[in-house]
Amino acid sequence: MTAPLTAEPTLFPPDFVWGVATAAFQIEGAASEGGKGESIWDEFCRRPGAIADGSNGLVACDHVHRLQGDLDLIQSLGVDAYRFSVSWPRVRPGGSGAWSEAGLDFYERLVDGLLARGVAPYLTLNHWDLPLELQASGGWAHRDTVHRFVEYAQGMARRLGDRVRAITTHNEPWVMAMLGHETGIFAPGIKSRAVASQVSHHLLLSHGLALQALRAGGCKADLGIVLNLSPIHPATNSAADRAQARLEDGRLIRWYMDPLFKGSYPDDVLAFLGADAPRVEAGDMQTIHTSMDFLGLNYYSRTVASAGTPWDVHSSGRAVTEMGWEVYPEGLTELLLRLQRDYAVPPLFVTENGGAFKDQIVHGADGSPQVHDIDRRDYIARHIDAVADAMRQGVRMGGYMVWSLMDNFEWASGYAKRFGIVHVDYASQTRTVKDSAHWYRDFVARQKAVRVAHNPQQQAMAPDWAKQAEVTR
Ligand code: IFM
Repeated sequence: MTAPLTAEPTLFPPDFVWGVATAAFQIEGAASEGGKGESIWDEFCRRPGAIADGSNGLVACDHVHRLQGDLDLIQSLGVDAYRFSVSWPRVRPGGSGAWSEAGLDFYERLVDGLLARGVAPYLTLNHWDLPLELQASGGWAHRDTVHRFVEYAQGMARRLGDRVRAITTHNEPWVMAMLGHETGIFAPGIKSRAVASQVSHHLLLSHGLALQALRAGGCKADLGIVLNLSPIHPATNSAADRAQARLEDGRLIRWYMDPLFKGSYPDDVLAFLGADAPRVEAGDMQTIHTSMDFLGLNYYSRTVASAGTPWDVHSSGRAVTEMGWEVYPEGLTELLLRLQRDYAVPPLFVTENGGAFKDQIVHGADGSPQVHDIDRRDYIARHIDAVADAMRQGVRMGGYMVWSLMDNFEWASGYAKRFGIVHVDYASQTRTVKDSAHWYRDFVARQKAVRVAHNPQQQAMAPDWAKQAEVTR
């Protein structure tokens, strides 16, 4: 199959942002350099059996030591934006108290390096690596952590708020709450529904408070949050499966979207939680309901809900990725339409989308290493088409970002699952640009050519980032 291309050349507006994404713990390494503190993931990785291949984030992609080369790699893809996260324990090792100049300096170099290359920095504050010291005093289950997070957000905004294009408070609060505190398969490995619901409330509250504090401090970056969302379909039309789908929809989508955009938790989920529902103080819900400049969503697949026998993904007859996730691009269109229909959303960004597939390094006639990852290329192309479909039906989209720039530490799956459009050989740290990256680079280049052709002013607009880079160089 050849990768389908979006039919209408002008469908994506001139300011549509094409990007690639990563997260600190998954790529940085340099785990104890510059006084960096430990995060809950460092500790979790030491637990026997927690990570499939027994690995950890100590070296990962060694990104901290290879910053300039990796920035060149991003630039070579011609993307508009790079979405990365800051490691809280790298910049403030204990989560409170002293800041690390070495840690802050690393992110200064990262941001300035992006600007110098004409790439807009999209900064995420919390992509799961909570300072371990804060976990010792209760972590996200403890209300104090909310205030430590706001201080952290303010510190980062003071340092980088003048140069980053956007700041995301949290990446995927559902994952942190549910997988980290209810099923316990992610750090910090707690298994309690009551704790998980309190954690989700504190994450949302800290998001709202951080937004208010950053705005009050004059931060000019666009502010938002990133949710992992997928449409939930009942496995059959039975009443039991439909009820199960409704509940899962409530716990994954409405539990986050309703407070953020309507200022209340959904009644059916509160009833389901009963005594496990979170403690909410006066004013919390209004704080969570603070307006945002964008909403990011990470989309990989749909969810099929079944009240009885677990649904077998293979029975759908569709391809699955190496994660066992069904390839279901139309679910993205469905989701985007639903978000815009049910909520007063700001511009939507797909902040992560991509697939883990089995990759093989082969050598070309000239001996150069190559990865012909056709499955990943088609996955990305089909999901971009799904975004285009939503836009044709009126959804206001701000951008699309591939997960991930490069292969990295896939949490409890370790290094075996590769999501990158750039291959990483972990033994030598060699980066090899995969065919999917070549395709994405060419696709983005065509989009840029079209926007210049259809909007000559774009030529004048485009160097906006370059201008900022001049200032910081
Ligand atoms: O690798 C993760 C990322 O950290 C968060 N979103 C999903 C990705 C793939 O599992």
